[in-house]
Amino acid sequence: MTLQALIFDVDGTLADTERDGHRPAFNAAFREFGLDWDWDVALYGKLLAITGGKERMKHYVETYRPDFMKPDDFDDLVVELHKAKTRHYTTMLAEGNVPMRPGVKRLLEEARAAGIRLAIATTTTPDNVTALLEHSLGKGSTDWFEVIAAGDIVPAKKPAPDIYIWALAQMKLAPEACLAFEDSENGIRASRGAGLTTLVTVNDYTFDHDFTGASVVLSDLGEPDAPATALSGAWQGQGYVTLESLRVLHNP
Ligand code: XBP
Ligand code: MG
Repeated sequence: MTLQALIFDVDGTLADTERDGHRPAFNAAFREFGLDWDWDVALYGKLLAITGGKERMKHYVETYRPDFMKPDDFDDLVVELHKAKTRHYTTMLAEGNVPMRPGVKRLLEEARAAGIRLAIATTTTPDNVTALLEHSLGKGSTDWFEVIAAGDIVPAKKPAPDIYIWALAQMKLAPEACLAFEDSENGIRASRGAGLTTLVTVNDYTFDHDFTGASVVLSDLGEPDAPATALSGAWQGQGYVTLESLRVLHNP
């Protein structure tokens, strides 16, 4: 089937948001609420196994802080903590310190010019997506995406395929007409679960994940002057991902 749409994960795929973005934002929220919780780089890598910020905080308390005396309104506390975390995170994004990963902007512009439809499927909060796109990709860039499927819009977060299935339904497209971009094991389980051909670009937190089912695993999307490295899969492309190379990947 002809390639009609590209569907992108956000965290780790469009930008390296986790280590120096989400992580310090969680820690700032914990401090704001007088909690002695502190997530260092290594611990956060383990916590990333749980997608979704609220779910991640609950998992942390259950697994790492059995000493924590949960208040009766613990679920409300988590919601408030998460709101504070989102505020800290979007403020950081507004400072413009989280750039798009190599090749992302170039590929999006090429796809747009060719009339390929674009969408986002992520577990992150909608406000985070908007802030990242507007501040790191450019004003008005949220409009580049026909569908932004994000956060709690489906109850079951990745690795469940639901967020991709929801995005496909919104676009009235079959999975065979689309290609997904992911960076993590939870992400590819979700995209493959929805039947999508998937291109993976790894980062420091995910390079050793199991990417079974990926069509290709690359270091990044590459730029003409900074070629990407193929880590596994049948990559026929040049040093950087172009729309033509995606068409070949999608329909080998
Ligand atoms: C991203 C996530 C998110 C972010 C935090 O996973 O797991 O939870 O870390 O976002 P993926 P929120 O890239 O697979 O979508 O705090 O807004 O939930
Ligand atoms: Mg991701």
